[in-house]
Amino acid sequence: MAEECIFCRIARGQLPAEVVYQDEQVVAFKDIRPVAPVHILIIPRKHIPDLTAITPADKELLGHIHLVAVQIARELGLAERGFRLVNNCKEEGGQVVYHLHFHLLGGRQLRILG
Ligand code: D5M
Repeated sequence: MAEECIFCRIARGQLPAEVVYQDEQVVAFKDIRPVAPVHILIIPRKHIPDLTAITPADKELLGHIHLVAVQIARELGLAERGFRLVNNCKEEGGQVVYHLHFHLLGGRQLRILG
């Protein structure tokens, strides 16, 4: 848990967010700057700065995040249409918030990454 981390504060309920799902391990909420009709961020409650900081102890958590992503996608009608689950890692990966998060994007045709 990091005091100043905005996503830790959202996970603790100390900053407002449009939460769409939460459990003991993860919180999912709407991105404040959506780039697609569906743009949800899925974060672990545990403070992990970026993807390179994961350890073997996080295996179950990472699997859980994927299962939650699919569940949310299904609930929003994206399981058939398709969607994208993205992690931006560090500077050249385009990461801005240093608390591990996965973007769930969908609801329109997404272009090939580049
Ligand atoms: O993406 C970080 C994402 O986090 C970016 O799409 C905006 C979003 N963001 C930043 N602050 C908030 C709050 N307070 N609520 C919801 N969404 C937020 P990255 O992968 O680090 O580039």
